[in-house]
Amino acid sequence: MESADIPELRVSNEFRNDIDELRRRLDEDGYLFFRQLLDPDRLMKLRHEMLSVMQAGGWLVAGTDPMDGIADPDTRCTEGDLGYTDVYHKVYKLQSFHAIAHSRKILDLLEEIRGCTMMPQPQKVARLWFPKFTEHTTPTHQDFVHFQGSEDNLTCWTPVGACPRELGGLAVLRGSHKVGRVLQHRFSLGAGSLHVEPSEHDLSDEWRTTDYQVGDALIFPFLTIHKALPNVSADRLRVSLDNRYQRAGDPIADHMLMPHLSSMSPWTWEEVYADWQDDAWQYYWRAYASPVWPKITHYMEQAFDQAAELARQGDTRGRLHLHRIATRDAMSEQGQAAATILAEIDSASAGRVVD
Ligand SMILES: O=C(O)CCC(=O)C(=O)O
Ligand SMILES: [Fe+2]
Repeated sequence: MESADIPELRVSNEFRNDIDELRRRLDEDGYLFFRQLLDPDRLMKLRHEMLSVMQAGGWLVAGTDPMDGIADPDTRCTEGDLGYTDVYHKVYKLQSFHAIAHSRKILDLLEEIRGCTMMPQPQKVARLWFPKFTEHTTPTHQDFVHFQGSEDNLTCWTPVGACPRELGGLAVLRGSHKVGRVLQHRFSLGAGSLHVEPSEHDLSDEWRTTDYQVGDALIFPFLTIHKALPNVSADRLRVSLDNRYQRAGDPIADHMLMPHLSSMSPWTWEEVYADWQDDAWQYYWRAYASPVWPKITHYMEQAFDQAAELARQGDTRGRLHLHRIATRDAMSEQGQAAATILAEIDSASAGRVVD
């Protein structure tokens, strides 16, 4: 289905103070959607800060207004590329980017819905998605495979600036959380590298999305199936946040206590906090007694094995995935395995030419 044909998300603003109805909708649809739940002015200020960093990093066409987010196609990159992490880390250092996840507007709502204190997970996420780089679009998935902890955890996705359909906002598969379990995911080149095929699980085709306005918030639990739409705009970056919330005291996977993408390029909270004006929201999670669980690694290990298999069959997506891992994590076990597989493939094909 083309993005333009996907039906609208159900808007819940008129029920903001009717918690029973909001819970009923969350149970029924597997998401809640609010127009301008978050302060648009605050988000536009954040947009300016984030895009100014991207401009300084060379991602925007020189001389353009950062607010327009006009990407320089020569600098295209995505999660998993070292060039992405360089600029992403600088964006990630912005105090305002972290602070927004603690906005009372969102916390009050989630606490009323869950009926308890909710903790924003330390690992905040921004997506900085280049136009016309559509093979890297976030594939169809459930958040549990990436973020783990409790299946009841809630993701809040919000665009930083308007995000009409062609910019590639989020789409959710209505009611898909009712599958009640984590489904089998496979390798995909898109962000997160994991993809689930709804048609293999007897799920409906009821995708929902919208032309997002600044301040809009889409909230869904960790089992709801969702994906990003491709950014098919002529030249605009899509900028969005996806932050996650859990019951205070619920278990948390260890990697969620680290800055996002620190597994790809190691870095620490000390580095993130280096330029902050004060210590508000630094290490705040230490006040909550959340047991820490080791990350379940088999989802990503399976993706790696599938990418290796595809690469051996000559598939360029599998090859690109291995190449990225080998380049960015040369010293890690997986980085070395990726380099070895690529070398084996290359020597086998060189052998074939000689034969
Ligand atoms: O924004 C994206 O491309 C992916 C976001 C996502 O998957 C999420 O918010 O859970
Ligand atoms: Fe997700």
